[in-house]
Amino acid sequence: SFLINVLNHEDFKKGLCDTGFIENNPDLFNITPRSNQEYNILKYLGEIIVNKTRGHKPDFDVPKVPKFEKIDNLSGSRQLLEKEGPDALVEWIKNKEEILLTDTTYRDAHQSLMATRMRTVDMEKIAEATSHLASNLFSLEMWGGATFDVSYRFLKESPWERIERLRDKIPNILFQMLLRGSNGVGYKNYPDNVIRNLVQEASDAGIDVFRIFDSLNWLPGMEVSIDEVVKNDKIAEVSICYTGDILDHERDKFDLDYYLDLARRIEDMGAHILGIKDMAGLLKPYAAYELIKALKAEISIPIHLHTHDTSGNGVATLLMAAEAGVDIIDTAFNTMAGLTSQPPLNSIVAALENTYRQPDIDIENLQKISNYWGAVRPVYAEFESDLKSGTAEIYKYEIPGGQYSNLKPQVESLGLGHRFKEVKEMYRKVNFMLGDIPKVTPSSKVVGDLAIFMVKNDLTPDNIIEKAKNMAFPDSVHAYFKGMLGQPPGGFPEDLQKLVLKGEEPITVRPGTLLEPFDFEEANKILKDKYNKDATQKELVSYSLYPKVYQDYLDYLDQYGDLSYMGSDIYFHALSEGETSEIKLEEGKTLVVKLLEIGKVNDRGYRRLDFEVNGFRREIEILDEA
Ligand code: 3PY
Ligand code: ZN
Repeated sequence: SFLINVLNHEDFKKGLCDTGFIENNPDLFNITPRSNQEYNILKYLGEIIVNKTRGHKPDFDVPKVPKFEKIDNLSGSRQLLEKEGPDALVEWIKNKEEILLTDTTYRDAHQSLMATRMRTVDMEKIAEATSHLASNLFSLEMWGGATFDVSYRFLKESPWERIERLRDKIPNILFQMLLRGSNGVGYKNYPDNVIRNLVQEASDAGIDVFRIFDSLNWLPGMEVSIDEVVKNDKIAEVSICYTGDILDHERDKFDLDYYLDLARRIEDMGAHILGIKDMAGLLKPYAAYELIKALKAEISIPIHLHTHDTSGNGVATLLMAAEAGVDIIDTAFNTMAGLTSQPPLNSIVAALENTYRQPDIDIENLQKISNYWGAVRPVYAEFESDLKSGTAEIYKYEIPGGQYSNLKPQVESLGLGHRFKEVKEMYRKVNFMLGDIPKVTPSSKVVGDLAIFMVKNDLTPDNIIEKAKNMAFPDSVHAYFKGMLGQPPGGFPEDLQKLVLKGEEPITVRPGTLLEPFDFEEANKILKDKYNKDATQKELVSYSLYPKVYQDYLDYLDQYGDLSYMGSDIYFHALSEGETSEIKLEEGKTLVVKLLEIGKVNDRGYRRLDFEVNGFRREIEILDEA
């Protein structure tokens, strides 16, 4: 209003005062954002402020990056692989008496605890400290699984860039990814050339260890992936998905012999490492001992154990496995561990101190990294489940970690929140209805989708054959019975298969042998026409896996620009009224933004937001959706 008084003053209008300052600073009058980029950022923040937080951002501690003495030529497990190749790395693992550790914080821990929402910036800030303070970790699981899809779909950031940005800061520790065999990093079988390209490009970006699994433990589903990983001179960690309970002699479908037989065949397929993928945390401590002991006697490649702490028994399982001679175990930094995530890294290291399996890693340093993650986590609170304690119920339901924490919101979103317990019970029943199968992405999705479908339509295992005669089943269930996820152990129950396929013939061969190769050239043309630039090979792989999600991402970039450098507190919660924050746009470019005022809703339903950007007043209008 002071400015308006000046402008309205008669002397000012007549030019009877010195207006040099004002003339030299035309920006004073321009309250529309200065550039597209600036406008996009304010619009992005404005939408959160008006429609999510109302200008009340929670208080967050700034995550503290620990100090470390910088070493120029860091050398670790990665240099061994690069210089001497996979076989030398395998020998090195086998010759270690100490246990080797993988940290899953960058992948499974946040996939299981916070719906895969961890952003690259939060990983990047602690990356260099991790490379120095935890340099003796065997590997960092940091890619694959759901991270590829969620990066594009929800975080609007490039998963490829994540590998490259982290690789840049962590040259010395092996990077590991989770590859769902022929399902790639998706939920369905892809043509062989898509899987091969995915593996090539991931290798090129910096992935060293590929944990490959098939959701039905059907070995043909992993052939192409294994072949391509080996061709790229990377480590093929071929996995068995663990289900059931080898100690339960009543349930003998998945007994010790089943696993020993699979392991032998996996070794014969050329695996460098055997992965035991206990996705739901069903491997009980004494079973772990028995399984690992027997496997060590059966095969000669190293064994890497992955489990989830859903039951609260995770540490016991890992320690029993350590005692039985397991070579490598998956853990997550304590502040990102437990519950549906992995067992806690810091605690495991402490537990093994002064034993023959003590890892060569400094526990004080690990604490500093864990503290960092402890401060990052609250920013993501909205994505966490309300699970407060471990639950022995998981042994009954056999639901994988990531799915367990997501199932409730999924069921709620369908309006079935009040029937959640029923859905869990149905999940268990569906498993047995399907003949008892390993449940992990995507077979776990089939079981979950069918369970929800049955609860919604009041179907039971007893009445389904009659009652669902004319019902169309969910796509995932149809694809499963068609054989498009491969063949389950023990085959399909025929009556259900007929019910779902309604006369269609199922396949029994590897789906990849029937799928047309993906046309990468055609994809390039489509993208070029639409976005007017040549796509990289990596971008084409993204398009081949998730055409719609990838294009939505590109459209989003057009609208808002790349926000992947913005701090996560701002990204998710924007600014409080009166708050000033530095917003990083790219390397070396920041905006200082202050939220001055949130205006009242006008007659068109919009609110005016007043900001100060790098010292200049800016305003924008945002539609209030309330
Ligand atoms: C995934 O496939 O993403 C998993 O984590 C399975 O356990
Ligand atoms: Zn897992």
